Amino acid sequence: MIINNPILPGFRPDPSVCRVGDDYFLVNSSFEYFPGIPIYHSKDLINWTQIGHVLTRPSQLALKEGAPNRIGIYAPTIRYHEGTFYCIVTNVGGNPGGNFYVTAKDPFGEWSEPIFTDFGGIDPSLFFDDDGKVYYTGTDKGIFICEIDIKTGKAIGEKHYEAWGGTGANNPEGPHLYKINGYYYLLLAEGGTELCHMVTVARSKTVYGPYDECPFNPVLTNAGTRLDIKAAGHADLVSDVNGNWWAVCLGIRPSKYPFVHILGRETLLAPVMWGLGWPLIGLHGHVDSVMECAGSALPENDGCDENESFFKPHGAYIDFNYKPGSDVVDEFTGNSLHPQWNFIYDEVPGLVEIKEDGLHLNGNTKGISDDEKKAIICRRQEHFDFIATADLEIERMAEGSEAGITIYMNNRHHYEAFVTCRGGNRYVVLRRRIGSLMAEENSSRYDGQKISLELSATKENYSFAFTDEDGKRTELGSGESQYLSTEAGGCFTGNMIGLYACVKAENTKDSVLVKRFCYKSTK
Ligand code: 6LW
Repeated sequence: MIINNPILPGFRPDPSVCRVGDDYFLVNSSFEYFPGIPIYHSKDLINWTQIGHVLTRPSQLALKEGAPNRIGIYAPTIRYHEGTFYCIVTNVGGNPGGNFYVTAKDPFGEWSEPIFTDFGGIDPSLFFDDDGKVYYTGTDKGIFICEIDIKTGKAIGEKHYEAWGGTGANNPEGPHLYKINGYYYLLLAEGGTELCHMVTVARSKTVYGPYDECPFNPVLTNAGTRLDIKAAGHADLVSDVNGNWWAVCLGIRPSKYPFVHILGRETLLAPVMWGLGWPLIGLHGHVDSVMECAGSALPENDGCDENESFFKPHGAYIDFNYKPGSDVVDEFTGNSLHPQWNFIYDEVPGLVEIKEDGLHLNGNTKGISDDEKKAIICRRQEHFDFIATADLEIERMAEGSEAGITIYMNNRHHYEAFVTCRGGNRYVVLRRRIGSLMAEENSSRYDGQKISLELSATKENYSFAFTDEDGKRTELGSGESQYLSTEAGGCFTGNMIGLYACVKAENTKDSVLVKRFCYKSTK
């Protein structure tokens, strides 16, 4: 099998995966974006289709404004047990926040209301033991394991920190517990989610330990290698129908020297090679962009029912057949948004509406630089080289309003081309914001109602242009991508392409319609 990494490109960190028969389901962190926790389905671990989101209702996901790219949904874990899917996660800073899980019989449909647990910290995971007990693993002042009452989310007994706290590297986190051939394996992320990121493992015959540390730790790291993928870590293991094991993990694709990365942390796949009873991830403990591998069988069958395949793709979103990394044309014809799209913070009803004629952006007074709920939809940048166009029809626009296309890391780091009205005339403007610096770099008078705004990218630059009603294309300018990188001012997320509108005063009756959006990789 040939793996081309990332298997899920763009901001898709902290992957967790489970298998039921020959169906795989994978989830990622989503931070301040709503809906929360994108969920994907695959039959082969390589080709993934987004089937929706796990957290689709404000009652499941209440996000608090402030601290963009570092609040909200951190590191979900997905598990399947006796007919039910469990997705457990932390809402950092949420109201209510903390660790909770939701369940579903059908992962293509809606998930339950949240059940909050007794535990603080981040990176929760669940392990269903064969004696019917369920264990919670998490990270607060260290790594701990605790039995949990899976009906109520309540702790049973004490938290056990003594099980295994990692090899001593910084930020031990992301624990997952497995039982394989009679051993409990505790898999950790260590080293921090930067260039020294790694995966380590220990095992024990009893759930609370003592655990023996793998002599080959770290079992995965790209630290210090020449490989294009860096910062590989935060893995989850899954066995396939043939008993071969695989790991999903996160990694980054930085460019330049010193490194910067703009696409966020992406989802990777690597084979697991069993050696002396230890899971060694990737080739020689590294994950590469292209890997030809066979995967390694476990010494014995893992006990799953190999013939169980009852998930037929269906549901509100599946018609869109959205495969992350593919080109997308969206004419906003359905009755719900295509799953590529996200709001920043929970949805405010009425700000973004799909009607018969297309997508209406009904701006409020919150501009693109405000860290508040605003009329914006965002989708992930998945390629270094892409072109995105948004065809707008702006029938009415009041003084000081704006509507445009943005490349957005957060409210303090973004570049955009937008239509605005100043002194009774319309203009197309290019603006760049980098931290506390903000500049309008081009402004071009434009009197039409229809306009196509264009954002294109190379590894080094983002460029903007517009095409008028007569088909004439005008370049607006460009800006360096490095200033919209995680290193320059982001945190746990990656760049998003946004369509937005805002008004100067309440009750302004602007009419901003998006007829068509196109995203296409160009390399
Ligand atoms: C996540 C932690 C981490 O909770 O980054 O890579 C944090 N690891 O485990 C946010 O994604």
